[in-house]
Amino acid sequence: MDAADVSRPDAVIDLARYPLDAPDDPRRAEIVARCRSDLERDQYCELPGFLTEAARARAVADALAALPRGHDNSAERNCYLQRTGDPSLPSDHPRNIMLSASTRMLAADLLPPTSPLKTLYYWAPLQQAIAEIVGEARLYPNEDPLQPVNTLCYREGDRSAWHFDSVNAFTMTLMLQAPERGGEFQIWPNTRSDDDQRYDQVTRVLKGEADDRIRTVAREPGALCLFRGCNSLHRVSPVEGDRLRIMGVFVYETEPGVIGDPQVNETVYGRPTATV
Ligand SMILES: O=C(O)CCC(=O)C(=O)O
Ligand SMILES: [Fe+2]
Repeated sequence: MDAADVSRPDAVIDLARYPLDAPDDPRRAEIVARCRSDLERDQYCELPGFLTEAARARAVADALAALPRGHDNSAERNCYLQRTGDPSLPSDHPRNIMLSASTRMLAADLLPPTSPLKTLYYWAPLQQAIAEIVGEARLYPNEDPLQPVNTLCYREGDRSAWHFDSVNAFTMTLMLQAPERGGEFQIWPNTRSDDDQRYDQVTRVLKGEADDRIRTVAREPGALCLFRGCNSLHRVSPVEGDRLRIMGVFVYETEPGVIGDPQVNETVYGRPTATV
């Protein structure tokens, strides 16, 4: 397959399995209904085999080419994404349990304009289907030069420690390459609610205790995943082996014209805006 092909949605998405561009196809309605109810119940839903093999291979090659310019992110933080604890609370309170996380972040401007991830992200029928799944009237692309389409790479030892997401109502990820071992996405659906933080139970999980409410989400390469991480504790377990875990990450907005906060960009990408 040549370079031009992955700029076409039909070469990037398995449209025979996911006919998102056919509004009257009953399979489209079934997919949307199934994802809506999975997301409602489990706080995540999956669309296995979403990406074509040619697009997946191209996205992996793009990531490996851009990796030397990516941002190495390592931080100690609590599960609320804060870098400092609260001295007025006990040392084993979740706000004082610091966990280390490390990943390699590739911003949107490090991915080529022909990236299959960009083809997918900007395709209106996908935006419409995702809006229906998450229950929004419409979704819009993020217009920041760095934020809308990212690739997150995990080398051996990299991990994302247990955390609650702070900003996005939902996150969309696309598994591009699985590691040899580890790198498992785990989520505890509905860990907390607005009026119950469940600090004691969160402490036990942060200390490494098993809990049968925690799900390990099977992530086959090519699988698209939507999850709501704001009230559901989640992590990526440490990656083992030489093969990188490579993940596409996408941010949609509920209004047009959203750009990022330069300070947030500085933390996530190591720079406030585009430099290339
Ligand atoms: O790499 C992943 O699977 C998910 C990372 C994550 O926690 C997030 O994007 O909020
Ligand atoms: Fe997260």
